[in-house]
Amino acid sequence: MRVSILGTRVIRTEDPRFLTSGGVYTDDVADEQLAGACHVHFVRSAVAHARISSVDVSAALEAPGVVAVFTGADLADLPVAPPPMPGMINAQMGQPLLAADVIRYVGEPLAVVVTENRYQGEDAADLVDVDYEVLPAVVDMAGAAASQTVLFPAVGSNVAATFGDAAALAADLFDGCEVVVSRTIVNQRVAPAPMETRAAAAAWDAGGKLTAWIPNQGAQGTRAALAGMLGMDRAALRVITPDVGGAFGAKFGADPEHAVVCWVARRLGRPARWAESRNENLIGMTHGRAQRQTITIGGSRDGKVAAYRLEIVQDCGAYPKFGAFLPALTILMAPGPYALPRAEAVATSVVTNTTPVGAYRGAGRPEATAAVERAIDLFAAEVGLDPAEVRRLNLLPRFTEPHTTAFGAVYDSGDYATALDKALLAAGYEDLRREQAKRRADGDVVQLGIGLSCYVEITGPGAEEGGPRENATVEVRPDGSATILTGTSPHGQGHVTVWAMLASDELGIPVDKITVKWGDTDLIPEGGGTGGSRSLQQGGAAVQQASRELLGLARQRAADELEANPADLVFDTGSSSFSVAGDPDAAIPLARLAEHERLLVRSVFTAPGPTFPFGAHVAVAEVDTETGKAVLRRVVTVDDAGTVINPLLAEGQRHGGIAQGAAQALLEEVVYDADGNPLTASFADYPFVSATEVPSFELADMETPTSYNPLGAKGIGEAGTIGSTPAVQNAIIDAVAHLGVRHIDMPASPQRVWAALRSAGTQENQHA
Ligand code: MCN
Repeated sequence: MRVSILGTRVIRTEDPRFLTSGGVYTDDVADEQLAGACHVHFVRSAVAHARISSVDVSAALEAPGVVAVFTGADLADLPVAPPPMPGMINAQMGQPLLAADVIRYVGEPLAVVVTENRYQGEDAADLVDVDYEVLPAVVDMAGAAASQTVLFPAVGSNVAATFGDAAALAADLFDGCEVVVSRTIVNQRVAPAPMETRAAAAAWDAGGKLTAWIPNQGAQGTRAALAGMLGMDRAALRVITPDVGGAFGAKFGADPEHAVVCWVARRLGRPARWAESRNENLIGMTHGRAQRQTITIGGSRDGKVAAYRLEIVQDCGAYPKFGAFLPALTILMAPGPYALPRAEAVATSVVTNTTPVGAYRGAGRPEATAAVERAIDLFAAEVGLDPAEVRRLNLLPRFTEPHTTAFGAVYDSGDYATALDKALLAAGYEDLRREQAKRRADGDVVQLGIGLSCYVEITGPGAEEGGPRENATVEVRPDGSATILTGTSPHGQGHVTVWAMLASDELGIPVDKITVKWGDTDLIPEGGGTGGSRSLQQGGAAVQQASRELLGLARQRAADELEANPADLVFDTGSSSFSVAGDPDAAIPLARLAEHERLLVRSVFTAPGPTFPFGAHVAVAEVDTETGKAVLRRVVTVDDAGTVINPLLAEGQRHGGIAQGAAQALLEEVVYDADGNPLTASFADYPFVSATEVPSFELADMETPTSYNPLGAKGIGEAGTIGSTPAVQNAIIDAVAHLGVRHIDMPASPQRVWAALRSAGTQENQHA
């Protein structure tokens, strides 16, 4: 018997290839597979809202290397892309693949130039002459619902969806509260900005079958979305996922551009390819967050919260995509880890003349945590108690049986106060408060802030009837190797390593002899992909389940070979072989059982429901009170994702998540001017986080297993992002709280912090 490999720091088996020969991304797909491919270049709108009077492509057609130019009118045979959430989001607000009549955001694709070489497309696109009849633009989500300017006149308003009944909010929710604080805050729009931008390559065979290479988070979901946009049968479409250079929620499904590339390849009868520039990515790929939240919190002077209300306006951008649905997740998680006696939340999703909003790491849950964590701090400041104390007073007590919240979420297991205590201990909270008091007393120019955040989030939510599920196929080969097919779709998370660990632990086959395959719909037609931090708890659990079932099949075969009773056989993972109990000489290796007939099992793991990881973050920031510059000094976190299978990978996920979350609090923001022109369309203007803006993170351990899968694992992929943003924001505000500042919207740019200091103590900062 050997000891289990689970829970150990196995180094990523993916990395030698990435570090030596390099990955093969969509743009690297070999020319042999795409012989004679043409290049697609999108012509994008330069204005935010306009009627298209005419598109003159004649000059572009004459340009060197131009094969064809197509406009929206050419695609009239295709269906309008349906919104992704039928029933919930206004079905009349679908995005055409290429805008033909009305432009609704800067960067909306309205034509394509197809050329022999890529560089020719850029030049020729400049020659496409678009005549716009410019319309007033709706940019600010706050006024969108009541605006006279509507993006979709047939709908009659800019409201895409509502959640809860704003008219039915309880008039007496805060009755009896000694203290009530209310504030409107902004959870600003950010750009996912993956290292690899969007791309596609498409080729049709003589039989009418399409193969599309697309960087995505799940080939099967991408195939379904593409088939819908192209109005074709899924069976005639094969999606292949090359290496993916980051996705962060924004590469789920498919975008209109992907479908247009496939359409061009069919129309021209030759393969087509597309890779977008960074500028196109920053205005064309869906953005994240983009909520305006009004938080109201009330309770007694002893720090007990009695009531909480969250009112959300969600900016969907020009077309309602997943962004329109984000408030549903925000509302589900609105009370966070707290026992709030009375709570209500409502939301309105509105369209504006900006880039569509979609999922971005955390997708709806960071917004919930940010709201309630700011509310708790505002309340603590008002009653004059330590924010750690107010949190401790209001956290749900530890529970091991599922707990149903007022919003219908069923938290599987939780121990929130312990997470907070561990984080405070690891941070040295009392010492930090002492240092802060000293700096305040001394009137130092650089003040210290300590920010807290407690969170619980949802991972692995799935709409499938019977529970969220995933499939895995495990095959053992006669040479002692094994292959795993998975419906998940790693793009940085390390599934190759962990799925191999899970199979190795059952089958006794070394990790380096196990191959993991994903992302080819011909090979793996079903799968839920990777998102919502679902992969380990569902896809990993499926690998373990399939491995166990494979052992069951093998046991039967071994019993036949050894002429023994299956029940008398023992499997030794150390030697990967069966032997007869009490007769070690009568043994047969697992691999030998694959010699005459394939030894293969496909299994579907179904979970009873999603899981609810939780944790607590402590951030320490310094703020220069003369310049407004905020510097993040420390981030200490407890992120409990149940049983951890590979601490190295789980910690890597926490690091990446914390950095992205801190970046939202510190620097990142997509900005538009009043006419809807994007002002952050390059990395010169969009401040992308780098190692220089964040300290080395301090991670404390905590594992509260879930009973929802045999691994005991919850998700970790988004936790860092969810916990860190409010902790960092709270730290910056805390640094200047004694000067009368109660709130600073994100990101905490020097300008914004400085302005808050200037207006500190005034009516404006106290009760905006
Ligand atoms: N893990 C573990 N023990 C646990 C939980 C997870 O060892 N208890 C390991 C898993 O085996 C896996 C990794 O941690 O190797 C993440 O697992 P999981 O939490 O199941 O999340 P997913 O694999 O489903 O990843 C999705 C999540 C999401 S939703 C976004 S967005 C995100 C993220 O992962 N985007 C990423 N991390 C990213 N990392 C990179 N590099 N790039 C992205 O685009």
